[in-house]
This record gives sequence, C-alpha cells and structure tokens, in this order.
Amino acid sequence: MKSSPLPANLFIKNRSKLKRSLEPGSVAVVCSGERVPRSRDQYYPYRQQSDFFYLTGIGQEGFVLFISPDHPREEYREILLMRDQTEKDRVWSGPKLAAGEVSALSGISHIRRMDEMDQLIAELVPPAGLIYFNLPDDTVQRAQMSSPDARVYHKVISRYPHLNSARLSPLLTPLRMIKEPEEVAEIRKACAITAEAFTSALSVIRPGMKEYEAEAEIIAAFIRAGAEGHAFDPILACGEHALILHYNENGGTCAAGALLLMDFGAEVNCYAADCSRTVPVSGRFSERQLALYDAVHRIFGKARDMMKPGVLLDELHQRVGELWQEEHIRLGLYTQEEAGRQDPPGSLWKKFYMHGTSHSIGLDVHDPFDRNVPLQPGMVLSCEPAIYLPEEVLGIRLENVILITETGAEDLMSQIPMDAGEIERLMRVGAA
Ligand SMILES: [Mn+2]
Repeated sequence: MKSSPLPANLFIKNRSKLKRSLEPGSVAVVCSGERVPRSRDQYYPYRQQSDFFYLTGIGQEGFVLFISPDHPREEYREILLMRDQTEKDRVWSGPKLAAGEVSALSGISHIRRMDEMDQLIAELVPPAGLIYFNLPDDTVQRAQMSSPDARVYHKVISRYPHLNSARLSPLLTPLRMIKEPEEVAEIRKACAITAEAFTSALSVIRPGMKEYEAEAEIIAAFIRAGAEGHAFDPILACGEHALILHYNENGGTCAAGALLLMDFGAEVNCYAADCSRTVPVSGRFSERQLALYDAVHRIFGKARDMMKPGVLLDELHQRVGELWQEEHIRLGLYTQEEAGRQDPPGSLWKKFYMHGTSHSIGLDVHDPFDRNVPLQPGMVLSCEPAIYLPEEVLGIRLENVILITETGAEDLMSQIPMDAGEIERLMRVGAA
C-alpha cells in the first residue's frame, strides 16, 4: 500500500480482543481477500478483506489466519498460512511480502506454508469444540459462497460434517464498532485528504462542465496526497442526478443555476472518509436554494450536537425526522394540518429524506454496526441530513465524519467548509 504501515501493536491488540470473545477451546479461521478476475489476464484493483486487515494489517492476498487461543502448545495459538509466490508472479508483479515482513506487519510469529493447511486442519479441528468461519450473514451472498473463507469452510465441513461451526461476524462487529486511537489517526488522515480534494473540486466548478471534471480533481488530490484512492465510488450528481441516492455515472453536464451534490472520500491504509457537500454550479445559491440549503445545514448542526454517548442511532434518526418536519412545513412542502393527519403518523418527512442520518465508518465506508448498541466513545460515524425534491430537480446532502468522545463528539471534518456564505466566497475566489 502507499501509506506507511500501521504499528503491529494495533493488530496484536485486535486479535487479543477477538480471542477474549471466542468460546473456550474454539478455533477461528479468517482468510485474506482474493483478486477478482475482470477478463483474461486482468483483475479488478485489489483491496484486502476488511476483517482480515483488522486482524493482521496485511494488505496482500494469499493468507489464512488460524487462531486457537486455548491450544496447549503456544505455536498453534496463532498461525498464518502464506501462499508461495511462483516465479511467474515474481516476474510480472514483483516480490511479495517475505515471511519476516509478514511477521513484522502483523505481530504473528508463526508463519507457515499454505500447503500445510490440510495437516493443520487435521490437527486443530477434531479437538476443538467449535470452529468460527468468516462467512456473510446475508443469505444471498452466502448462496454464492465463492470467497476464500467459503472454500475453507467447505473443505473443513466436507471432512467433518458434524462439526460445530459459527459465524465470526457477531464477534467482530462489536470490536470493529469501537476504533482504537491508531485507527482514528488513519481516519483523520483520510478526512484531511478529503478536505484537500473538496478545495480542488470547488476550484473548477462552473456552468457547462461535466460532473466527471470535478471527479477528476478529487481523484487527483487523493493520489497526490498518497491516499489509496476512493473509499467508495464517488457521486458527482448535478440537478436531478442528486435524486438518485447512489448515482455513480458522473457523466452529466452541470447546468448554470443547478446544484452539484458531491459525495466522496479518500481511503488511507484501508480506512475511509465519507464527505458530502452540495454547491451551486454558478457560484451563488438562488434564494430558494439558500433556504433549502440552510435548513439542511441547521439540521446538520443539531444532529451533530445530538451525537454523544448513550444515544441510539434510531433515536437520532427519529429526532432528525421531527426536526425535518418543522423545516418542511416552514419551506412550504406540506402544511401543519397535513402533518397532523399523515398516515402512518410521523412519516411524511420520509418522502423528502429517504435514508438514514448516520452509519458507522472505518475500514469500510459502511462499517459493521449493531443499531441496538448506544453510541460510545471511539465510535466513528457519519452525520448526513439531506433533502430530496424531485419537483424542484435537486437534492442537498451535507455529511461529515464524527468521532464519539467521552464528553460528546468531535467533528473530524470541521475544516471542510459547509456554511453557504463560505462556499460562495470560496467559489468567487476560485473563479477570479
Ligand atoms: Mn455516508
């Protein structure tokens, strides 16, 4: 990866947290992600499987991690199997990590060869009461079952059909929900690079440009700053395109007078940033656009203030919906009376605000999260109120990354301009 590696101590800490959650006498198996073929000799860009990265810090394919914390012999408690590199691989792709480097990155001392897997399974599985596999909870994904984790699962289960097995993600989710300081540091870097990208994008926005011209500025800023690239497919959505929540074509023309919604974020060392800003293509909001924008901005501030330890995400979202109802009425989208007789009660605002207010952010831009758990210090989440108005051919979303602290929250994107006047001023400076 482009960034300097994270300290192995983080991954040692992560594994010891997982070991404490495993059932006594059990074994956990976690595979690295694999390269996904695109065509003939081409592959999609490689990205490590997030759980495997969380436990090892290794960004490369061809590994299987076995953890058996209660094994009587120390050398069996943590083993990383590593695929041998072929000569052809070396010629085309250069040297892969050596075993010593793998140990230094992960803090795992017992590195063995992948062809020892069958023997290792025969040694570890029969005495274990329970084997954890890293399988998706989604039944559709599970039916596809083509991941390295699924292949190991099938290998083990075909040999030991009466095996007691369980999914790892219910144990990993609560761990990944709380970020260690080293993880927050990477997210801060991703946010700082995302801030630079916003400044770059803002400097080129003008009527008649293509959405992808702003996208080009964003990726240029990411790569220049040493980020891996986008943490997710960026959304550059002008006018009606902003009404498509996951619009990724970015091929439209930015019309004078329209609003451009940008949702983008850098990835640094596998950690994501996630930012949304909505700006006037001509550099000035119309009176109506400003009224709508300021409503989103006000609700953003109130929602961010509500994000603190003890709050449930569903409570937060419901409160934000109630705030929206007041704003919607003020903006003339419906009357107090209509709000009074809505069916089901308290649902009218959802017509103009269809997505959630907050999701967890970490190794994945939509990081694993349990919505039944109240916010706690160390959680990192988005705050992203929005309004979508098909009749007015616009969508406005404002989104920052928020760190929950002991006393409340810290906005990790407070440096990225959001105030309407500030955005207009910056666009004037850019145009001059
Ligand atoms: Mn988001």
